[in-house]
Amino acid sequence: MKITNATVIVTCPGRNFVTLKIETDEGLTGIGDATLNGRELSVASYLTDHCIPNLIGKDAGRIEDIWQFFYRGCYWRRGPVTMSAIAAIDTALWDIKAKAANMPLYQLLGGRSRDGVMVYGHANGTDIDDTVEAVLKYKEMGYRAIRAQSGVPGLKSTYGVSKDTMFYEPADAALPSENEWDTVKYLNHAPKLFEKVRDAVGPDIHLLHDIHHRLTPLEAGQLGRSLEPFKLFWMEDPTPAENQEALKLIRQYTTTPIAIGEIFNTIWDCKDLIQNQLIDYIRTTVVHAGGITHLRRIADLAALYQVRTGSHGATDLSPVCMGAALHFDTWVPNFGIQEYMHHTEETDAVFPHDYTFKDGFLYAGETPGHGVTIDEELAAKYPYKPAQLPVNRLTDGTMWNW
Ligand code: GCO
Ligand code: MG
Repeated sequence: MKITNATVIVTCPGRNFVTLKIETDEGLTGIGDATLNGRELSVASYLTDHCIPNLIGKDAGRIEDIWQFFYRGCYWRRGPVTMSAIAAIDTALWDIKAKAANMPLYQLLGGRSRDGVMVYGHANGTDIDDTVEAVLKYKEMGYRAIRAQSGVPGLKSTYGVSKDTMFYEPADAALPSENEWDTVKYLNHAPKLFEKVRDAVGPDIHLLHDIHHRLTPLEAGQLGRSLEPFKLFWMEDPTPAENQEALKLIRQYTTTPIAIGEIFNTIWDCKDLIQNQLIDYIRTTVVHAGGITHLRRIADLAALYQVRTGSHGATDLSPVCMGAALHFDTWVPNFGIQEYMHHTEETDAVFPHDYTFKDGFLYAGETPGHGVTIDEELAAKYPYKPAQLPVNRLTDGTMWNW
């Protein structure tokens, strides 16, 4: 089966998404997500200018060889733009292979390891009471695992706290908006938040929290320790992900489980964290870490060390990524949890899909392929709109990690 054409579709049904569509001489087509939040057009150009001319005429069945061609062959390895482009190609080819086999993708990967995929949603509020209310709303919707984020008293705005708890959107303006940060205020606030939240939801709901790379290792150790009584499922991205040595220090202070990896692109970025058992969950995704082919390698390495998967799944990852991720999650033996935020109605209409949510679990569908398609006519009605992620400054104006 030869690849005859490939096109990049950029659409903005509420937010920007980049989708690669691959066509073959047998009439089968496949799609892959290539969305890199705030840098969408860079991946679109990488695909159009550099990848697509190389794809035409290749055998669509040679997924591994095509992956190696784009990873090894380009010489400039890794990085979010390159790896998102490779991920889109890889996902589209797995979609085609599964359609050719007339099977849902999880069957090709090795079949079911579980009935459903436990997901967590984001509950956030401007203060503790608001956050508790949002957490209870998620519990009522059937979620078994809930991420809680709250505004910090004395700070004008904080990451992860949006006006609308259902449709969280980090890229909120054409030029970056600015958040404010003060570590002392945050460290005083966080244990108070989780004391109230745990009290309200009871012991059986999994609670998660995202620190978004903002602390020093020592501060992260203090935070983890102060949250131990509330038994978190994980604390996420406690320190900037570049310095992996930091985790050794954090581990000496706290047994609160740690999840890292949403900004990693390859197995090389996380191999030391995994092999030194410095994390408990690896958050790499289909779209930013080289597709199904590469995510599988990361998960297999992680399994050797009892590290489980917890893939990133904010709304800036399109339903195409979510569909592929659910097939992966349905198969992967060392599954932990999947992040899942509902997309808007407009987004769901552009990307019809067969996955379903029930009682805190997502279920991959049985349609051959990964079960997500794109309505190109509708997509064309939503042209690209510039949007960037926010930045973060300390109260004295210093640029900080966001
Ligand atoms: C998460 C993430 C997101 C990212 C966003 C960036 O845990 O869901 O931290 O909120 O910041 O996906 O594009
Ligand atoms: Mg995060």
